[in-house]
Amino acid sequence: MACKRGALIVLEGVDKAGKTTQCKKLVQLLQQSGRPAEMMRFPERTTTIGQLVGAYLENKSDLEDHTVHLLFSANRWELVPLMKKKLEQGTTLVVDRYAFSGVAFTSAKPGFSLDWCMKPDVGLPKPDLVIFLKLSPAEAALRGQFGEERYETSVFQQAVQQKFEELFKDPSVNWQVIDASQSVQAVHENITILSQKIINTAQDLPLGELWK
Ligand code: DGP
Repeated sequence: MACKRGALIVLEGVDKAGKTTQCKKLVQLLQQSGRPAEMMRFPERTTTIGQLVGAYLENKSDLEDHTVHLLFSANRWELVPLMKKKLEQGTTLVVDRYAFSGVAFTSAKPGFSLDWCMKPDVGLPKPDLVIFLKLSPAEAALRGQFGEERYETSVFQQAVQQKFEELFKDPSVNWQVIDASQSVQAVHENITILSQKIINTAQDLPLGELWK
């Protein structure tokens, strides 16, 4: 019997929503229950392209806005062969941010349309499930100060949240919104239920192409 493919599960949300914590908890739970699973994150700062993006985010370099948008996208594309290989081998991938952050963060800048921002990511492996951890700007503020990186201001994060809300309207993507103001454990339980369901359905379906 051919090996069943793994599911591609993405967690999205504004900064401080708890994405990284939840990705780690989900991978741990899946592994403990005997399902092959691995975490990935974007931007993946260890590659050559990722290092350019990292320096930009840390304000160590300035890059023109279109240029950096394309670099973020290139950073996703360069990992596509690895992602496909793992999925085909039956490993479920739990991904901390993906093309949706790409579109939401750049289109929150003046002069960028959603449509232009989506173009470079058209055709990426399509997530079987995109979980959006929703947290209001007021609740995010209660979780402490934003960090020192570029984009980490509450005004910009509000604009990003609005752009995510526009992206939810796209019926070609399996969005599931979870209230991230709940306890870590409650959010984890919600995510687990959604993920286990999608792992079972995705294994018999071909991997799709995003926004095609
Ligand atoms: P993180 O490593 O998850 O803290 O993300 C770094 C920052 O980069 C965060 O503020 C979100 C932003 N970001 C993530 N992906 C993209 C992207 O594709 N394009 C843009 N412009 N920003 C992104």
